[in-house]
Amino acid sequence: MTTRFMVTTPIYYVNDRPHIGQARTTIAADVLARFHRMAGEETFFLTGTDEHGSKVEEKAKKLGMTPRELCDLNVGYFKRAWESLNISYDYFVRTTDVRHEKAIVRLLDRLYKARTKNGEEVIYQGEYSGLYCLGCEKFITEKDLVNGLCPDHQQEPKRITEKNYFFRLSSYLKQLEDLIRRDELMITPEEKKRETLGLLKQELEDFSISREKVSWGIPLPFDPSQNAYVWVDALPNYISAVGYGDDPEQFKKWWKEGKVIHLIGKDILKFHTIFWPSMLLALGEALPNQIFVHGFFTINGQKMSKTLGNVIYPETYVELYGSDGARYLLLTQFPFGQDGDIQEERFVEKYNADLANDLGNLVSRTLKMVGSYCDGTIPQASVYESSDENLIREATGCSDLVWWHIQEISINQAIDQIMKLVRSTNRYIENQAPWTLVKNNNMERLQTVLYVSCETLRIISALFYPVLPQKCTRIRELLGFSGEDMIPTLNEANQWGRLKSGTKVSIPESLFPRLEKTGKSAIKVGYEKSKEAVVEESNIPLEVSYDEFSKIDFRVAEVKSAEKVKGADKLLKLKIEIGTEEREIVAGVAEHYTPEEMVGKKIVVVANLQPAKIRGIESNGMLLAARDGNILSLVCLDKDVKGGSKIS
Ligand code: ME8
Repeated sequence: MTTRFMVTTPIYYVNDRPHIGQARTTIAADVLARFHRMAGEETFFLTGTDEHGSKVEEKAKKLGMTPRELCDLNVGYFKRAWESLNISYDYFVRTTDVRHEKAIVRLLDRLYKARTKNGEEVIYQGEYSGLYCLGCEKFITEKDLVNGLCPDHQQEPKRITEKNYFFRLSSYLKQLEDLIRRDELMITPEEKKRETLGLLKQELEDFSISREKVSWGIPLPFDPSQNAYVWVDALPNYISAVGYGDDPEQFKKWWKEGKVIHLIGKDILKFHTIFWPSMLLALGEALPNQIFVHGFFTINGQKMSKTLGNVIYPETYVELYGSDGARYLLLTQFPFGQDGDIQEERFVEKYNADLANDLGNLVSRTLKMVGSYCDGTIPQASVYESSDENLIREATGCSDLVWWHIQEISINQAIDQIMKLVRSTNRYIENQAPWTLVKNNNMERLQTVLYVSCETLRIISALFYPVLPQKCTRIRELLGFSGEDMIPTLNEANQWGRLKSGTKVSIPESLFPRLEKTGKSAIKVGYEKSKEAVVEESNIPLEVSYDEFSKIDFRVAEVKSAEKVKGADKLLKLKIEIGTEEREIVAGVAEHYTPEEMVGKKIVVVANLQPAKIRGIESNGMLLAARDGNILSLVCLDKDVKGGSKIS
């Protein structure tokens, strides 16, 4: 029987668009899902959004929208961000889905009817008064506050007293402790298991499962004057998505018989390691197998927060480093389980060192040599020498090590292992010096060396595929794969000799073009872009004063010439004329307009922006365009007006 593997991310709040904290967890889950699929396991990768509760309700009010409108808007951002990062989820759950809402009603009803071992009601009524932080969506204690503010959200909590229903947590703590100690509910890394056991030693109070004052939520079936507490609504997404309440077969297949791993950040440990399993025990349902709790990162030493203006959005990184580059950089800054700091200035260095130099160079030199020395076809190997055998051993042995690390959720060690193979292959090529073999007309040896290089590259393209899916697909295309063989398997990675000699290869473009340090940090770009993108892509009425608005200089510009930006699929470099002034701008329209279509167009640009370096090109302005899903349409004028005309 094949193993079934189910991996989940937290479902994210939709009071805002996704940032790189949420992106990192999601990329890590994607890497795990892709590896498990490659290992031939039946895999279910679940992500989604947490949409009810006061946080969303209040934000929507502030923006003059309904909660539903705000949810739909931001879910769009999440889905687009995950698409741009190539996240291969199997199911996207929304807590406002009718299916999920029905499952919650059923679950609450069952909890209400359930009794503990001592015959007590699992759910009982009481009164709760406490300090409530809207940012956390939870009650916090006086001693958690710093200068009267929630330390995580820098806001004053509200005192709330209300009639609530409570979950009898105390009845399940002993049983839970035993399960955790025996690793039947495995909590990793070890320190997070200890942290959970420490929490269980404290007097944990029963938690309230409902809210009287929050109107954006799911009404309790046994008392519709109250809505389900957002966490009680959110945690069961992990079962509603696999058929709890409406598809017993699917539910059995994944929740009961699959190996279920929740990936979460340390901020939501207690909810996942204590509240959620206790709810499942009360329901008599199976527990997840493992909860992996990863660390948090800061940005240049600071907490990422809107107030500090240092929130980074994933699309900024995708634009700067490409989809695979962004995935790689976000994963490799520091080990996944630990806390760490994201330092912007290390990004370009890391990208250039690992992706442009080590991997990019390996691909381009290997295939270019096959192109020039072997007529562009995979050569025939003859006798292997010990140097070949050493590399073959390392290459075919790599997948076992990588797979072992992946099962341990040591994603960074897995990546290090693959990078080690990349570097060994580069060293092998340097030592064997095919260019000298050509000079000496030693063609037999040359063919063997290039065959060994191509085969190792094939293995690398398989092992790196879960981390760099786009570029590895391209490497495999270049190596002459097509159809089903394009999708790598783990099995293939420990076999030698899969490439058939005589297969035509292609000469690569630069897979990872080298980047320059721009001096302009992504944090700044991200922040600016976010505001501008919000205005451009949505209806959120950001409040801008007339005074502020009048500072923006919109002008009509004529496109004189246009060309693609090398190595960037989305970008065009445009020469434009604003009246008599010539300028160059870089615009992300290449997927929607060809250079020829752009020439001669009169477009609208923001003319007084500070210059920005994009892919090493200075861009002096920004054009306006409307986006509707996948359609992008330039803002043009319906009467012919002179270039340079001011728009007011
Ligand atoms: O808590 N570093 O959603 P959320 C690393 N809706 N990871 C980070 C991070 C950082 N600085 N900031 C956020 C919620 N994350 C609930 C979850 S689940 C049933 C309900 C990641 O949008 C990390 O995975 O606040 C963290 O646990 C998650 O985003 C919190 O996302």
